[in-house]
Amino acid sequence: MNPQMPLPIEQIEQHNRKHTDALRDDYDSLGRQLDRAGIAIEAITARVAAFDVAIPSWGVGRGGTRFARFPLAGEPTNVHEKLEDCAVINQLGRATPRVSPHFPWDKTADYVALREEAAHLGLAFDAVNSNTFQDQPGLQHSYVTGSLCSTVAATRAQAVEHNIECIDIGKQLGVNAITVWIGDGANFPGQQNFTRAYDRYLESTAEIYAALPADWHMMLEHKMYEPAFYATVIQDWGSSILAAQHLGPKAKCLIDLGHHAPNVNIEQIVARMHRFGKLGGFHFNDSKYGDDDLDSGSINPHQLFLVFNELVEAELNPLAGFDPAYMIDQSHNVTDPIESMLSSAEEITSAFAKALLVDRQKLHAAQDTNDVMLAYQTLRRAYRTDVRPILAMARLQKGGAIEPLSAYRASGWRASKAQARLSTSAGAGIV
Ligand code: AFD
Ligand code: MN
Ligand code: MN
Repeated sequence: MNPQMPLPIEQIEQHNRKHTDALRDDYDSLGRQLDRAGIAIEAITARVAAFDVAIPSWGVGRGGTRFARFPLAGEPTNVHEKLEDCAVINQLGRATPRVSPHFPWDKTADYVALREEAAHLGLAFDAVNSNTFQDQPGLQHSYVTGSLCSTVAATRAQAVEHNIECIDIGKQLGVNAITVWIGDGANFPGQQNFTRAYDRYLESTAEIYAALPADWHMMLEHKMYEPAFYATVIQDWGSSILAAQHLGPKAKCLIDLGHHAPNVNIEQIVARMHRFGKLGGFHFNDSKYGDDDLDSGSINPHQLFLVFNELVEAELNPLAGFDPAYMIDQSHNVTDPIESMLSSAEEITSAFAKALLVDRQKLHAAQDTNDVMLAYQTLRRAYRTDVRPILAMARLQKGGAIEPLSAYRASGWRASKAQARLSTSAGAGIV
């Protein structure tokens, strides 16, 4: 089937004609530079072209904070419009062909039809996300006491049931993973028995685990705090990996870059998780203070590079089933989400490309001989390389735009959607 991408192809071709000569020039120059280091640029471009990262369906709407949400004229109002915006991002950037849905936010009557609708737009679905951290209209039991860890048996059963329903939806959408993040925990010392709460988590997740089809896996997402500010049940990678080990081989851990204490060495966590075969996937974003959900690479692009450096190391030493799921998990409070997603996908891909440029032999030799400066400079050299021509060339080869942001602005997409779509409401709330 030939996908019907939302923007006219001639528009992108016209844009590319304007930029092709300059790109060729930059690409050839970078090619010569890499060649001197023994790296074939075409091999890197091929790896970059094969790289992709999923978009969360909730990330294409304007996000908000606890204080306010400022709606954007023309933002999507339902799952169908979200898919359209995801298709625009993928059409221009060609690095985001999959969409990760969130339930019940993306509930619809016919998931087989939704899958086809996505395919028509050149998209597929990725891991389903369950939501037991807020009450929905018509819900029988409130999550005010928590969900999978609640002391109320009926609430736990309802939360388990919802996750199993998500797996069922996921089967129809053609995906093979569920990501489980819960807000359970305590706001006061003494409120919750740490051990019993964790035991209830293990019992509830075991029921979900039992419902996983053979080729599925379940990703456990930890987060240090919020909404439980004193103690969160799955607060760190330790609690997460212990649970994943307890549950079995289909359970893995998911690392959201914003879900750690400031200054934590996340790349080292990546190495640890991989060592024990539990690295399930990532939620990319950036943060200054906490779970800020800022755009990937906007605050600490070096950390992103170091994370990918560990992932490229892991590739050299693959354990059975090493295939981490990459997704962007951000909240775009003051930008057009399409622009943020294009920029973030570029940052993430660029961190990957730079990690591919690291001279691994040299690095390992320097590590083994304790040549500290040489080891450090080996990473630096790769990190400092301007890989933008590689990314642009990969995009061009795949039919995307050489300069996605300017092509998007020239398309007038948002202004036209402001006419066609209903307006959304303000109000506070994290999405
Ligand atoms: C949370 C987690 C998780 C969840 C999302 C919902 O990062 O990925 O699905 O936000 O808004 O903080
Ligand atoms: Mn996340
Ligand atoms: Mn988060």
